[in-house]
Amino acid sequence: MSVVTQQTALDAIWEKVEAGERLNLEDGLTLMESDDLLQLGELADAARRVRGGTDEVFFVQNLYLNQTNVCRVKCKFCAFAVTQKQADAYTFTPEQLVEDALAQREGTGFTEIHMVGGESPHVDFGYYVDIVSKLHEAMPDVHLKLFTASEIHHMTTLSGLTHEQVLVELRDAGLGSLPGGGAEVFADRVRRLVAPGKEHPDFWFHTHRTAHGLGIPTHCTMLYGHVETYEERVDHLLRLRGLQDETGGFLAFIPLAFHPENTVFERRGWTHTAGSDDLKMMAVSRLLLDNVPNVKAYWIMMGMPLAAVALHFGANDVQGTVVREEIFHAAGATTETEQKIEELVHFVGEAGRIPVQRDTLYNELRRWE
Ligand code: V47
Repeated sequence: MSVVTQQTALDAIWEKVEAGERLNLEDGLTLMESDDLLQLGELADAARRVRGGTDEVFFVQNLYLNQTNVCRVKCKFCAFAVTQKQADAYTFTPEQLVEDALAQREGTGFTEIHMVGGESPHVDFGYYVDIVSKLHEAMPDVHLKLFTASEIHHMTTLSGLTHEQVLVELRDAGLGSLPGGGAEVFADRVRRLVAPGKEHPDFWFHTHRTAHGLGIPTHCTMLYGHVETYEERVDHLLRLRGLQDETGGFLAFIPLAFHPENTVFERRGWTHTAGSDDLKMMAVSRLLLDNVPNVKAYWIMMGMPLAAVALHFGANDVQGTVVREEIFHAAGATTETEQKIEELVHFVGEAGRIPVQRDTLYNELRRWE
């Protein structure tokens, strides 16, 4: 596209954004193909404000746990999963997880536990229910955001129960919400290349739709920066927007940049996504997902300095003060695994925004004006 044509196309998108009109697939592609990064940022920030966004930037104090790294699926992007026979394989008991969480709580005062793990064939559904109920009994005031849609699907195969039955049992044991992992990129072509052993994306949608119907809010994600095309990225975002139109159950979208270290892609010479691509992804996500209230700049993945820039590209959340992260660090992330509240507050403030500590459901707990 020539510079003039590109500018005209972006101007037309500006007009739609200002008029509160919905962007379509073609608009999404125009945005993805644009190299006018600053204008993309301006557009995304304008879209956020037109839709009621303020200067507030949210974060949550959360503890990351992984119940097991044993996984039956061999996703090519993953550096975390191992087989039961490998020396570094672990599967924690519910009691060990509770003990660990209680010990961490003394020093951090987290309000949320975020836990995802491998799809271990060596546990049963009762294991998952026990984890939820024991954590809930030990810390009834802590919100439990546990298990990706892939893990929920795995539980249906372990138990023979339906997705709804699994979710009801987990909810009744104390589950509060679901994280957004397992989405990867929905396009069949991409799925076949990067996660051939994973269930069809229809199950991801079925799980989230069912969760929303049961009053369980969820997150949504996209793992970008590997084999997917711009069109497949846009298609992914529009499919998420479609489900949100139906249910309104997504609290936030998190674009996850592919980290290649210790994966098959590293052996093929792949490197990290460019910061410019991360910012573009952020902006286009905000522009297309007009019905998802929060878009997160996940500092664990992009580093806090770039996450602060992303606040001017449509993001309004920086995830949280995370204690101990493993999935992205296994794949080469070098960010600190525990970012102190003061540092988050500092970065958000330096970006000209108001830091607000929230709970999982975006209720305000504390603000720094
Ligand atoms: O499904 C795995 C991704 C997900 C890599 O809901 C990778 O707030 C990049 O669910 N490079 C699991 N990404 C983690 C997850 C999550 C993470 C952050 C926030 C939230 C939320 C949920 O992590 C997987 C996959 O998409 N992932 N390996 C990698 N090498």
